[in-house]
Amino acid sequence: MHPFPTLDASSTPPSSLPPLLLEHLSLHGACLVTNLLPPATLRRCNAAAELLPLQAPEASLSPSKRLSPGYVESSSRRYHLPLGDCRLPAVLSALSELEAALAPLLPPFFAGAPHGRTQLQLLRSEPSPSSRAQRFHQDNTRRGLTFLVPLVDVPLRRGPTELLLGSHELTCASRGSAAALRELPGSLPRVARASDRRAPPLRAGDVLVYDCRVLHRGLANRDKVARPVLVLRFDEEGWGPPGHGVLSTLVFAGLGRALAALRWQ
Ligand SMILES: O=C(O)CCC(=O)C(=O)O
Repeated sequence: MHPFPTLDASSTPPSSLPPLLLEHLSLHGACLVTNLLPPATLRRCNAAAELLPLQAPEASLSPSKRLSPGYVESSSRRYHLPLGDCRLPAVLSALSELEAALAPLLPPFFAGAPHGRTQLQLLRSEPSPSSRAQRFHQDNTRRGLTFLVPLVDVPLRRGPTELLLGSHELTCASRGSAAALRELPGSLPRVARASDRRAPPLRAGDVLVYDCRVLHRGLANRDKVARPVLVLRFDEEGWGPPGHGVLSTLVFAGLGRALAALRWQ
């Protein structure tokens, strides 16, 4: 089995990192950049996450600590808190430090096309026997960039992100359900032959970067502690997510399951 595409930011010259990342993204659709975040930035992001309203659905917790408004539960025990409107100074300054660390990685990918951040969220998956993996999905039908920033180590039992490497080639310039579905007959045979199913364990300080067309899903958290991650997404102007409608979402979820069944880690 090939190693998961990885770049170590601590041993790669800063000027080489963006072009090397671009190579991995073009070839595989994803890359793990280890040791990217300075420890102080990681500490500030963790401190900021502590300030955010706690979701804690357990009935035994005081009412102030139960599911806070603003959180969305996307699958069992997986909670998303959008941060785009957050005005807490400590959160804003931690996030701007984080964006500064990611900023050099964007220009080579978008190659001059105007782009912007389309999503910023804290995602907590709670440890629980009822925690479930997400459905496989693309974040957008159109090429864009997703950064997943773990605030704690994420070994397999804590539910890292599972990706089908190579599946970014399923869709190209399409937008919308119908266009994405029309592209499949041309792209699917090649992707089915070449795709590779992987769920790399993550360390706090690493950043998982993927082309948002890669089929992926967060796995279940079967550990004893929560898995908080920050998710930042960037898209070309005028091509915001998700690109998919109900029908294509279901088709791509099924496709993800089928492709995953063909590949074992
Ligand atoms: O939780 C993860 O690892 C992936 C999250 C994700 O893909 C999403 O929320 O769209």
